[in-house]
Amino acid sequence: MSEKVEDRIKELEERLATTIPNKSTQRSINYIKAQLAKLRESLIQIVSSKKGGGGGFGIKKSGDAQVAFIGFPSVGKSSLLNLLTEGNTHSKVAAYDFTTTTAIPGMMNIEDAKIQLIDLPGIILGAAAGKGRGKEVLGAVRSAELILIIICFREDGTINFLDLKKIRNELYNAGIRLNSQPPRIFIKEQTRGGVHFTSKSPQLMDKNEVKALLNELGLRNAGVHFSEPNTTPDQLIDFIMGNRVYTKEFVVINKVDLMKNPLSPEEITESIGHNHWVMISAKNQENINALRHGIFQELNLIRVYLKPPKKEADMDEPIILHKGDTMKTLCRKIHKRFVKDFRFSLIWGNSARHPGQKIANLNHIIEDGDIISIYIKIGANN
Ligand SMILES: Nc1nc2c(ncn2[C@@H]2O[C@H](COP(=O)(O)OP(=O)(O)OP(=O)(O)O)[C@@H](O)[C@H]2O)c(=O)[nH]1
Ligand SMILES: [Mg+2]
Repeated sequence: MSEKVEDRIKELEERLATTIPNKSTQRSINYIKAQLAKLRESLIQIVSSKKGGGGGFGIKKSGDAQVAFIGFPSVGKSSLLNLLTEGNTHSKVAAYDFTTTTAIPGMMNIEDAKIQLIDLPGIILGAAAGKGRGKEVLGAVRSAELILIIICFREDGTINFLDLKKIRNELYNAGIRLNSQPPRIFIKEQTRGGVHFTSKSPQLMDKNEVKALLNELGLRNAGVHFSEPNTTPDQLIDFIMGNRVYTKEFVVINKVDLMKNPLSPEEITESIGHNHWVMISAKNQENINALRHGIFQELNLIRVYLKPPKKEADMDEPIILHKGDTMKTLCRKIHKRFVKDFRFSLIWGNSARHPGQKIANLNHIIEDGDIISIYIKIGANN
């Protein structure tokens, strides 16, 4: 990103930070946000492209899910990778910053699932503006299913929760939206007639504000509908700009061995803003199992056991899916032919009303622990 653009972004960010939000300033706040979104667009495009990002360092996806590590230098990311992969991976650990200079993948086995962990170089402030190896790091983070944000206790025994805020901010600037769902907005561009805004629920923005924001982002004629109440200007900007990813964060607080004054779980939850966190010591190997299970839970994985028709089920090697996945997802995972030639399935387990229930619906939602026989068209079995 050129320095000029960076300066302009800084200037707008400062204006945003110093403008007190109220009814009369809302329009100019929205205007600044729209300008910022436009300026950051080029960066997000680089981060999400193959060159700058798209897996960041060109790491090939493998395993049942991908988890990326992000944090400032020397918080213990590489120490953690080595621990979680139980010696199968070696990422260099050292007491100086920027030890890790590229992405190091490793595989963690947990509950029959194989989870690809990606250790990354430490980021610095301004990573999203392309500082350090920021573009690649953020690119790798964008394509992960879960983001492990790692912070740590400092030598003086205290913890700086502001670091978490700074990291979230870098992720935000790279188009990564944490712990939220894509907004439910519908926009249909038209050739004339101006902006028409509809919603059945109470909204924060009125018609004029919506219109101004759309115009600012280049949309002059369009029908706009908000399906959810209280859609924010940021959500509208995100929707129009596109190229956003919606991911979950899980916070790891490392180096608890340095902690001076114990913090209560409530205090930590309050500082983090949610209870998806774990406190560990990579050095003393403390709470590592809780972290492993935490990662597994956050990913919402389920296990499905295949039972070839008229044979015993394979209880050793389940197929790993996500909560909410359907029979179609399972079939696709086995072989795409199974979707095309699917006849019906027999299911034993939580998603069946009775053991061995026959289900001929590809949209059937599978549950953890289901044992499933799939029948495909004759002649397609071999
Ligand atoms: N006291 C303490 N030190 C730790 C712990 N975990 C890691 N360290 C130390 O912290 C330093 C940095 O560890 P790394 O694992 O290299 O940190 P990193 O986050 O990968 O660092 P970069 O690759 O430079 O971003 C090393 O000296 C580690 O021995 C811990 O739980 N407690
Ligand atoms: Mg490292």
